[in-house]
Amino acid sequence: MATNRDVLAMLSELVTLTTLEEGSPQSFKVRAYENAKLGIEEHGDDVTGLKVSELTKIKGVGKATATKIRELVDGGSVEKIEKLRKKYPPEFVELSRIPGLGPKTLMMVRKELGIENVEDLKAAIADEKIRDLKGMGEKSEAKIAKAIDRLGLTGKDRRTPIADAMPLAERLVDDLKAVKGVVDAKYCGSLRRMSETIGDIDITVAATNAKAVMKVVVEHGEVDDIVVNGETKTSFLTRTGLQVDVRVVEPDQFGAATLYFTGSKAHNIKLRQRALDRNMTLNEYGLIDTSDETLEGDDRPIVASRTEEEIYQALDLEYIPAPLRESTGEVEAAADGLPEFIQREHIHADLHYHTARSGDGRSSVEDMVKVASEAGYDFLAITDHGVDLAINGSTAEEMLEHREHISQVQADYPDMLLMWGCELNIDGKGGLDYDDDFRALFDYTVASVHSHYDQEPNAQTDRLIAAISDPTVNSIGHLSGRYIGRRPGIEFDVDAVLDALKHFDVALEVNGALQRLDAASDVVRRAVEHEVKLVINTDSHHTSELGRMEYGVQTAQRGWAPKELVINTWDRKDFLAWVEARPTRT
Ligand code: DGT
Ligand code: CA
Ligand code: CA
Ligand code: ZN
Repeated sequence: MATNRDVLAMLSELVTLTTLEEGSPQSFKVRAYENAKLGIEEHGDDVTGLKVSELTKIKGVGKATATKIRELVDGGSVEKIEKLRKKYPPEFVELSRIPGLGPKTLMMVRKELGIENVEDLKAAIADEKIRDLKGMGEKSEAKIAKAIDRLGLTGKDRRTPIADAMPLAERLVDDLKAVKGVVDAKYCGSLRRMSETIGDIDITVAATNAKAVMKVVVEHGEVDDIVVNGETKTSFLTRTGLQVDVRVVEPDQFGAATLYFTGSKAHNIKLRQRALDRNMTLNEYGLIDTSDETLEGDDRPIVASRTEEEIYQALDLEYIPAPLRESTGEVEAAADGLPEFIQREHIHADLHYHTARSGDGRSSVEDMVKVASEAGYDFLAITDHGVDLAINGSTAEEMLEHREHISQVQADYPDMLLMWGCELNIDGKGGLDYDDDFRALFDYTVASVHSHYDQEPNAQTDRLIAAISDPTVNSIGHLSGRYIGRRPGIEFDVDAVLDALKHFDVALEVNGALQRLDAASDVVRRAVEHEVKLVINTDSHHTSELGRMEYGVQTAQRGWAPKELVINTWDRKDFLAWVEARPTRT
């Protein structure tokens, strides 16, 4: 049974494949699928029961798209997609992730050199064949070679960016939870630990009827190829070659199983050693008391197995959130008592938030504020793009009108403070948008890198520190500017930048967009050591994007962020005092 999410996934695939087919992401057809996707997201309600004539009433949905949606819902597949998939197999589509290989260039290397996958491309680079193609040169060839390395696109160690794995895992878990007899389901492994790239997806299901669950998995629409077809374990490959392992366990062993399959392996080893020291053994079925040597096998008492909490407790440990389980000192720390790590329910503000004032913002001020209010926020910084961002930025005059608009909406939300903010652009030298006096008018700012990704590390460090030292800057957004698995971030001296953040008491953002997760968790951990203040944001451009806060929080946990360093957990009064003091910090 297709759901709204299947429809959106289909439209995403059409965008990718049609971009190749048409040779441009700007083509009319590509835009049509994108608009349909946005329209259905905005529509929110289930569309799978709608007729073609009803579907076309949704904003952005044309007749051709509506017909494809019906085709998917009624028949489980779409002929157009099947055709395009034949023409552009996953290993070829994957090449479009490489910066410098736009759809036109990609079709050219395919036509001229017969390149079908990364291996072919690497061989052509080794033979210096790319540089001779029209519009290419030694420099663009080297850039592609570097990108392939950095993206880790080759060999069996190939990993999938978390942004590609997470929606699939969430979809599968939801579908499995809906199966009769299933008590619970959770994605585990590196994905639950919030690794930036994922080897495979591990899903653990608590159910008494393993057979029925396995049947649902095998018949799932995401399955391209079955690798393991066992009674309690199924492994399959998706079309893009991502492996998914689904295991069914008894409900009373669910905690032991999720603990085991969440890993990391090194964390598990530490726990097992701790169990042995206490005359117990720990495995995927439970924590078992082995002190009575006359007992064997199932006769030995189970100390804990139903929940992870009970197992940690029985090992004299505080509960360790999954993102920390990397064996980097968390087990030792949990024995002594962990700091109060940041959690989703501590957050009551979003301080990087766009509206339709931004060229790439897709929801009105009214709608964006409404969903923030529904999320229970106490304060909100509306930070549309500064003027220097091409197409998407706003002039000073537009920003002033926007301020009026925001203050009108404020009247409807007496319990929430709306701040008129701005996402400033850090230029190549660290300069910022508008003039100093105008910038000083904003209630709050986040300054971010949106350009000049290829400068030398020293120049990048200098530009970041110049921006941090500016008295109109309250926070630094998505520090490196990376897109995980697609664009490497800027390179810079992390400690020098953290020192500057500490010195000027400017907050470092943890951006919750799965493509970004920036600052990265290892940088967050160093920031925590430097006592740099943190802010976790969604960088939402649409009312559907507020859920990113959870990913931001988990990334911050992975960086060992304590609650008190995160400014969007603070009382409004304390927060405003900190903001107001900014211009005096030099
Ligand atoms: P990945 O898939 O490469 O991104 O990383 P993981 O951590 O998801 O690793 P994976 O899928 O091989 O295994 C999932 C978890 O299962 C792993 O984190 C810990 C547990 N596990 C797997 N194999 C072993 C093992 O041989 N020993 C122990 N102690 N744990 C294991
Ligand atoms: Ca895994
Ligand atoms: Ca696995
Ligand atoms: Zn932004």
